[in-house]
Amino acid sequence: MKTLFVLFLLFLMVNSWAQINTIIPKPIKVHECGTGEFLISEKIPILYDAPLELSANFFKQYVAEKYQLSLPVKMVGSKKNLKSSIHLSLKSDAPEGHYLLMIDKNGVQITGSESGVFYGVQSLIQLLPTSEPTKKRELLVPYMNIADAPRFVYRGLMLDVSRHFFPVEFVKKCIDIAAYHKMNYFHLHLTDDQGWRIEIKKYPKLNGIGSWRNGTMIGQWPGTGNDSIRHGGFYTQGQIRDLVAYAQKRYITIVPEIEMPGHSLAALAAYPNLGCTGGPYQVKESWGITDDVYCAGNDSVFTFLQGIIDEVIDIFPSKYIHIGGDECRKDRWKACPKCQKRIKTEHLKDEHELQSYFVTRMEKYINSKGRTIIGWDEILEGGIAPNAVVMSWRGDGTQGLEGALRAKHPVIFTPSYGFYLDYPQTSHEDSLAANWGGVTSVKKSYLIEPITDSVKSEDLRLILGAQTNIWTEYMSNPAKVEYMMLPRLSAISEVLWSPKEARNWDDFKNRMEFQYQRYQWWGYAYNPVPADNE
Ligand code: TNX
Repeated sequence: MKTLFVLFLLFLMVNSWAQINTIIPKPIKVHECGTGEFLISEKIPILYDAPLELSANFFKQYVAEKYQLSLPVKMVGSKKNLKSSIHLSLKSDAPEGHYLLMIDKNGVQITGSESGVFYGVQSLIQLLPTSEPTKKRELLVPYMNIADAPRFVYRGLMLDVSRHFFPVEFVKKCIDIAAYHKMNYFHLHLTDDQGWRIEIKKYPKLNGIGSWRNGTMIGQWPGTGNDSIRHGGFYTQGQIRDLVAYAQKRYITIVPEIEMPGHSLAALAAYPNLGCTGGPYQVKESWGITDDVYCAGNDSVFTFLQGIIDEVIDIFPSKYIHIGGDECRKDRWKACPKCQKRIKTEHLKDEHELQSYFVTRMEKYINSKGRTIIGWDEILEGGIAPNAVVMSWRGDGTQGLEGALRAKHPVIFTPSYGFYLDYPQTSHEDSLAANWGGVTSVKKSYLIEPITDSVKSEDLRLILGAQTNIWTEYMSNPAKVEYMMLPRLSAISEVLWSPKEARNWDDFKNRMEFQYQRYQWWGYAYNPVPADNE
C-alpha cells in the first residue's frame, strides 16, 4: 500500500514536471513547489499595478478567446487582498525583461520589470491546457516557481513584405507569434526591387507605380515563365501607425527598413531621374539582384530619401531605422559621370567608398533626427558609417560579426546559414517547391551560437542579439510563411532568450511535442518536421 502511495506521488510529480517543463523558450530556472494545481475560474480576478494594464488585458483577452473564460480585471487599490488572484506587480529595480512567476495555493503571482511581467504572462499562457478544458470555465495551472530573463537585448524577426505583399491582419499574426516567443523587435522589410510597401505622401508615385508589378516569375530562379498577374499593395500610414501600436502593446518595436542604395528598382520605376541612366525602369518581376541602383552622384537622390525618412521617422518611434545597404552592384556607378565626379570631389578611392559616402550621408541625416541606423554587413565595405549598427548576414554570419567588432560597432547576428527561414527545412518535400539556399533543419537553427569563441570579453556588450529573417520571394501566401517559420522560430527563440548552457537538443525535441499542440491550439500552419530530421 505504502509503495503504491509513493508511486502515485512520483507519478504526480513526473506528470506535473512534464507539464511545467515545456516552456519555449526555456526559462532560466523552473522549480516545482509542492504538487498541486491552482484553479483559475471566473471568480479569480487579475489584479495589476498601474503600468501593467497591458499585460493584464492581454491575459484576460487570451483566456476569453481561447477558453471562453471571462476574468475580472482590477487595478490593485490601497486595500490589498491578493489571495486567490492572478497578481501582476511591478518590481521597479528589475532589469529589462526579468520576471518571477509563482503559482501556489494562494494564486498566481508575476512580478518583474514592465516587459518582464508581459513575458511572465507568456509563460503562464504556456501552462494552460492546449485544448478546450473538459470542465467548462475552469483552468488548472500547476504549482511552480520560475525565475527568468532574456539573454540578449535584441531578439528579432524580420518579414519581407516587398517580394510578396501580405494583409495587415497577417502582419499582426506574425507580431503575435513573435510575442509568444518573447521577441522584442519586428523588422519590416518595406521596400525592394519588387515593390514599395509604405505610403509616402510626398512622393505619391512610389505607391501609384512602385507598389505594383505586372507579373511574377514562375518557379525556381531564373524561372520558367511569368504569371502575368498584377501583384502589389502598400500599407497606408494609418495602417502602419495601427501596426506600431499593436506591436507596442506586445512590447515589440517595429524597425522599418528603407533599402538604399541597392534593391531600389521599385522607387526608380516611379522616379526614373534618380537612377544613373534615367530609365525607364520597371518594378522587378523576377528575383535576384539588379544593376540599377540610386545614383550616388545626384543630390536630388538624397533630398528624395531624406523626404522619405522624415515621414518614416514620424510614423515609427523605433530608435533604429534600417537603411539596407546590401547587394548594391557598382556597375552603373562605374559608368556614370555624376558618380565618378562625386568620387573625385569627395576624394574617394573607389565605388565601395562611394557606397560608404552614400550611407554615411544618410546616417548623418538620420542621426540628426535622434535615430540610429542599422545596415546589412556590406556597410562595412569602404568604411562603416560612424554610428551604424551592423546586421551580419552573409554566410555563417561570423565574418560580418567579427568585422563589426573590430570596428567597435554594435552588431546583430542574423546568419543566412541557420537563421534564414526562406531556406528549406528538409531535403525531401521542399525539393518539390522552389526556394533559396541550402537545407536549414530545425536542429541546425537550434544549434546556432551568436557568440563565437573568437569574441573577446570586452566586445560582448557590442553583440546586441540576433534576428531571424523571412524573405518571401517564394512565399506568395500567409500559410506558406507560417509553414516556413514554424517550428524553426521556436528553436531560434531559445537561442535568443535562453542561457547558452540551457540549450540541449534532446530536451528541446521533447518540449516541442507540447509546442506542436500549442501550434494546433493557436491555429498555426507549421511543418511537422519529424524529430529525427537533423
Ligand atoms: C539575400 S539578406 C538578400 C535578400 C534576399 C535573400 C534570400 C540580404 C540582406 N539580402 O534580398 O531576399 O538573400 O535568401
